[in-house]
Amino acid sequence: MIHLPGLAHNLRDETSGLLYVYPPFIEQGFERNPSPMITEGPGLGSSKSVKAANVEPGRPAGGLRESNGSASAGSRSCSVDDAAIEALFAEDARARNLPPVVYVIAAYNEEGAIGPVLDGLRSPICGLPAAIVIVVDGASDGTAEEARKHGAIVCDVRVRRGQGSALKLGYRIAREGGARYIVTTDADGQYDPADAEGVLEPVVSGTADFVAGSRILGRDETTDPLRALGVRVFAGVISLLTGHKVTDPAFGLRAMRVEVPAALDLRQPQYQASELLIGVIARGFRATERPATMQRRRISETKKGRNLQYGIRFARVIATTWWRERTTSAITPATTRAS
Ligand SMILES: Nc1nc2c(ncn2[C@@H]2O[C@H](COP(=O)(O)OP(=O)(O)OP(=O)(O)O)[C@@H](O)[C@H]2O)c(=O)[nH]1
Ligand SMILES: [Mg+2]
Repeated sequence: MIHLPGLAHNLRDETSGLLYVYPPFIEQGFERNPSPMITEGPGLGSSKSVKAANVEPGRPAGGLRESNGSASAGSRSCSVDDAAIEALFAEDARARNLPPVVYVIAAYNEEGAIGPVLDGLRSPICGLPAAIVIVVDGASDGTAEEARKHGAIVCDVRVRRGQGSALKLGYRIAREGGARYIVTTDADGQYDPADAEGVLEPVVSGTADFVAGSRILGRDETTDPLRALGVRVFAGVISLLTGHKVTDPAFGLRAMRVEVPAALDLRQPQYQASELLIGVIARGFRATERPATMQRRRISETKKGRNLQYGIRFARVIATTWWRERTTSAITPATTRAS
């Protein structure tokens, strides 16, 4: 478990805007001054925080408190990611000296699933040595311990912030640890590790900046017709909006240069897939897809909700990201240097 440094930190999640407050801060009576800023208690330093934080990412729940805008005035304040990286680098020397390729995986309650996933990841890959960085947050099972036993570098942040926030932290660990390429995959075993090499190859060879696997170009072994329809519909919508042909906007096995996510405005705490993809295309990075297999889930369960909820949120992220990028980075087909 990462022990976040300092006694009276108020840790802000840059992605969601949530403020995580340490107990000393709450004792100062900020709960008596409710205002728009959402904070989450009882705080990162308490073992109870795991339970309190075990809520849907980016959404207030029973354990959340409100505080006023001067929340950080009386005590030190820094971001959750800053504190987590500082603690990880102090705790695990491997994180400060990463090889050229880093597998970045967000994992939440994936005990039993994550071990076999880690065993399947290859090093070297594309002729380069690789390490694995797992970002666990708020898990209430043995995910972190299992990942450690299987040789991964584990950043275990205690509060659940969502897959998007966890991946963003993982990208940063990869970059600050000295890696050159990132490969993301999921901890639930739905992606075939054997596909990683084909996805990374265009990035290492310099023909692409960002590559995503595609079940449409490869194989879909899942059986949910609504999900299958959703993938095609959202792929069509993103292709139309960006002018860049996309066949699978929700495939979590991806490869990119470490500079790519750092150049994007990633704000989604949970549903990052389409935000990442639209951002990459909008900012003119060379993006492409490679055939890959979507496997059936054998163990653990979805963390993203049922089809309708998933679909609505996915659609909302597409719309908000497209609108934002349209106004800030002027998406046009001409700006996309995709292959
Ligand atoms: N750290 C962290 N990881 C998460 C969180 N929610 C989901 N994940 C991880 O993100 C990956 C994808 O989550 P899934 O629930 O499989 O979502 P999905 O693959 O988009 O959707 P499904 O098709 O329903 O599986 C898995 O490795 C999860 O463990 C979270 O809040 N924190
Ligand atoms: Mg999944």
